[in-house]
Amino acid sequence: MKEKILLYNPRPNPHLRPVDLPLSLLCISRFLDKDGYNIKIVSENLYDDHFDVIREAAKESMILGVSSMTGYQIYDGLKASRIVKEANKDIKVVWGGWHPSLYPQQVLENPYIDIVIKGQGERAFYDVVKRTEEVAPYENILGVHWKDNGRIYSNQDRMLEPLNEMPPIPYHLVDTEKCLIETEFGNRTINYVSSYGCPFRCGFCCEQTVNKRRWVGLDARKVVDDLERLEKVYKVNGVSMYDSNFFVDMKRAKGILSGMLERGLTIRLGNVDGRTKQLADADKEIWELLRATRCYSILTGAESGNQEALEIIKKDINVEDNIRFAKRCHEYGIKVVFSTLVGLPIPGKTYDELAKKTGEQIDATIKMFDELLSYDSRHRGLMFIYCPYPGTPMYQNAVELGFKEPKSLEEWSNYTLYEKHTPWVTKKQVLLVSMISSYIFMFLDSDTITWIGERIKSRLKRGLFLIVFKFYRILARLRWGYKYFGIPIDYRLFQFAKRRNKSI
Ligand code: B12
Ligand code: SF4
Repeated sequence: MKEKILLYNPRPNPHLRPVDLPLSLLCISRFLDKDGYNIKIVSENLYDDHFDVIREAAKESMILGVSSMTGYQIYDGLKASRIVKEANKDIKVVWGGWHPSLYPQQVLENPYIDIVIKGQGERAFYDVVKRTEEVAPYENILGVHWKDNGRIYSNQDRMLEPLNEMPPIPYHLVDTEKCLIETEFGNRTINYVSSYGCPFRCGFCCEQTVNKRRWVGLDARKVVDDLERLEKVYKVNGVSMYDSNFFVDMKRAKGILSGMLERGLTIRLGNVDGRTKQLADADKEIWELLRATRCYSILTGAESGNQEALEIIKKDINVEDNIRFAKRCHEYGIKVVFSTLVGLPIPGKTYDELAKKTGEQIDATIKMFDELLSYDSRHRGLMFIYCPYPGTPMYQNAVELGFKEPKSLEEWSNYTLYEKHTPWVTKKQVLLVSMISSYIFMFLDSDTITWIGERIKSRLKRGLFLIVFKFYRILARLRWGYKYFGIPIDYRLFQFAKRRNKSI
């Protein structure tokens, strides 16, 4: 009988339960599942009393694996690590994912964590399980850092390994029915990943530190096999793509879309990540295929309407590329979610100068959104205040300008995107950006009413919601039309309602 492996996906946000498939954990289970290991995956959408389930399962498990991004996942991940150590003193606790990949040593300083896997996890986790079973040291397993008698040992980094030789994602390890989400592109939508990495160099993104600007993609035929399995076996009708950059290999992207058509798949892709310039410059064939397969939406980093900001980010695009891209999406009927950020750390500037620059970035980005959003009422704008994420090129600039970096794993668990972290951005700017992004843009997006409305089951409540929603939409449109963002009483009321109603 093979050893038991326990895996945990903590919630990313203190206020919201995870709703999607714990994809990272399913991916690291590929080799182990093929080898017959007994794997238990725990996430809050799979079990109501998840910490009790973890406590019980830990008594008979050899390893607990925890996945974590920077932020709140660390908090619940630490709680689970403590619980398992109390239940079974021999269990090994292994952390992987984006945050441990950025700070393996700091993560290992925590007394409940024994091993960290940096970067791609499939093969490394399999090797760690084997060595733990054999009670052998973890030397020479690329990407592995571990602790022995209080001393930390580190192996060399692991490069991204091709995905084609890996066993398929073992969906049978979880109750997929509990991981289906209702989206604009399918009432049985699931999340899926077809590639890892990204060759670009955006200054706020940790891809270049973790994956070293490499990219590996599953062959088109195998992706289509997966999509066919999701449609035929799991009756999925929407797929939310979790690739960092789906379109890196255009030939592969075309192969996936044409393969879907050849096999007569009706499953719809949405949230497909791509870069504006690359797609604006792409030939007609990819656009025709996106339309023919009814691709619902593309997520893109438009980043800024201010060219200087785009240069600072090293985005390698022009504002005009964003506009050309929006026009093509309009031509082919594809919704876009445009993400932008303001308040960049520019070395050598005073706080007053940086606040002024932030104001210019906000103004230019509003101007750009005026045009981008005019092409389709479903387009969604997002504007964030720049938040320094570790392992990114712009992070050190932020530290030098006075950003106070968290110094321990526990401190990183309190780190959230939605709070003001940089001293040069004014409170007024924070209020303005959050009002535009989370309130005005939400009401301008004509899809919002559909997806929120569908979540409200009572007819009476839905009727009331529609009346209030339409009233607020008028206010938001007026504000956007006149670019008037003063006296934010309506926004404050909206925030109050949002805190009380989780479906907004
Ligand atoms: C889906 C997603 C989310 C989801 C939730 C994800 C979840 N885990 O529950 C939501 C929408 C909630 C989310 C939110 C945020 N996200 Co996000 N998100 C993603 C995204 C697009 C896909 C994640 C995924 O499933 N990938 C597919 C799996 C298979 O890959 P993987 O997670 O990397 O797993 C591999 C390895 O990391 C490793 N591994 C992972 N877990 C484990 C565990 C163990 C035990 C082991 C051994 C190995 C291991 O092995 C896996 C297979 O090789 C990634 C980008 C990306 N393509 O990964 C960004 C990404 C993870 N998000 C990021 C960020 C910045 C955020 C936000 C903070 C901001 C934002 N604008 O989105 C917020 C806030 C989160 C918070 N802390 O409150 C950053 C991470 C930065 C960081 N330092 O953590 C990423 C990398 C995007 C980027 N390039 O900047 N996100
Ligand atoms: S932001 Fe997007 S395009 Fe830029 S490096 Fe990260 S994943 Fe690649």
